[in-house]
Amino acid sequence: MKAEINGNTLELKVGDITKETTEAIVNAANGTLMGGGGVDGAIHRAAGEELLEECKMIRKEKLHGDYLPTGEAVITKGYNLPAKYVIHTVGPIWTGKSETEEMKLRNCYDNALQLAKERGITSISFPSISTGVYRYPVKLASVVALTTIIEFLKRESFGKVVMTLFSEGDYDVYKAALERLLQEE
Ligand code: AR6
Repeated sequence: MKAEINGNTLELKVGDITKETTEAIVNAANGTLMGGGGVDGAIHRAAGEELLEECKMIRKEKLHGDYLPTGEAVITKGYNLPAKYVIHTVGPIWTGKSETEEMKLRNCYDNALQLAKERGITSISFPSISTGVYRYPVKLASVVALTTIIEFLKRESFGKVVMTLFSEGDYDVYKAALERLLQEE
């Protein structure tokens, strides 16, 4: 499914984000930036060792040894990936108990898009951040993700944003949410 927003394109599709040919792909990382399971593991495996080396440098030099805070984003090269860049962000772990979880998830999308825009990137693919290992319910996460992307595209001239969903089930949830949000316009 595709939607035009202020001259930009928002696309939903089913696929493996490591195969995406957008200029940048987003990684749902953890604060260590040292890789992990899920999409993070898949991206590190496909990109190769050099990605981990650059992440280590960022931890050391940019973050002075600290973890990347939840909701923030950093950029690396894509190495063996078709995408030229990887933007790493850390989603919130769902507990359902904190009102800040939604804001943190929103920050992931907003900061990744902002960083891409600053670097002159005009196409980017996102996975469904936080809805795997971090257990954020996909119905709730889809509304946060799409609302944030739509607000960004309404105020910026960017290019193309893709949500690369890993299952038909997730795609259906995101599609229903996007149709609802576009109707409310
Ligand atoms: N392409 C697109 N989406 C994918 C892919 C892929 N190749 N592989 C998995 N997904 P998760 P989180 C989907 O768990 O919830 C890691 O260990 C997956 O089906 O990857 O933010 C990190 O190191 C789900 O819909 O990320 C962190 O510790 C979505 O990507 C932690 O998991 C996100 O699931 C982050 O958890």
